[in-house]
Amino acid sequence: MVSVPARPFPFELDAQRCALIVIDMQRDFVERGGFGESLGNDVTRLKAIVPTVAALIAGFREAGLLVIHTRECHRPDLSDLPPAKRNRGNPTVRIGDPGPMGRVLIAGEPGADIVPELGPNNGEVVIDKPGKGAFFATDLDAILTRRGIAQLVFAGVTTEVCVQTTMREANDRGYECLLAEDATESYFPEFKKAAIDMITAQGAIVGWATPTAAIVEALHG
Ligand code: C5J
Repeated sequence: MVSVPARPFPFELDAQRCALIVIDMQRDFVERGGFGESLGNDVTRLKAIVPTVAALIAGFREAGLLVIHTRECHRPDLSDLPPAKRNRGNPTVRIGDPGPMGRVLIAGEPGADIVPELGPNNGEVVIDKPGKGAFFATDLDAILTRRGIAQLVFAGVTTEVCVQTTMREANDRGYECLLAEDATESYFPEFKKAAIDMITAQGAIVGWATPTAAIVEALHG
């Protein structure tokens, strides 16, 4: 066990039972010219965390620990896309429509890919998820259980949507959750702050938060 300085109190990291989950660092959310930007979002905040996420991934790889990547995407026939999700907000471009980087959030389309700087290595797990949470309608829990994972470090986007949802799902399933607070981002800085405050409130009711450097140092310690 290594004690990692964190909010609201130190996180006791058990490296042998710990995995990294990188949530939805996909071109359509992160890159200029993608779906996120076409909705009017400023993606520069999300793009800016790519080097920090890369450093976190490198730390896990160097320590020989499991790295899991997720992608929010749907089947080409949209059979796993509830109409309530497709129609939400009545946007001009909906999930499954032709977008700036192929069909929006459809598996196999360029926009659904993870940004090249963070692409999975051979042997790393990639979870395609139809929901915001990575446990919903996926085999993530089975994969983690089989590998004896009890602690999860989180990075990715967006903090208050898919990252927070997955942390809550994981927390309810008994995983201890640590958020790399500078390796996650939101289009809305106030939502990022609020999400981290909610996660760490009431004695880590959902989990802990700490900078990437503290996690990498603990992995190498
Ligand atoms: C994610 C979203 N990944 N905001 N999706 O957070 O729709």
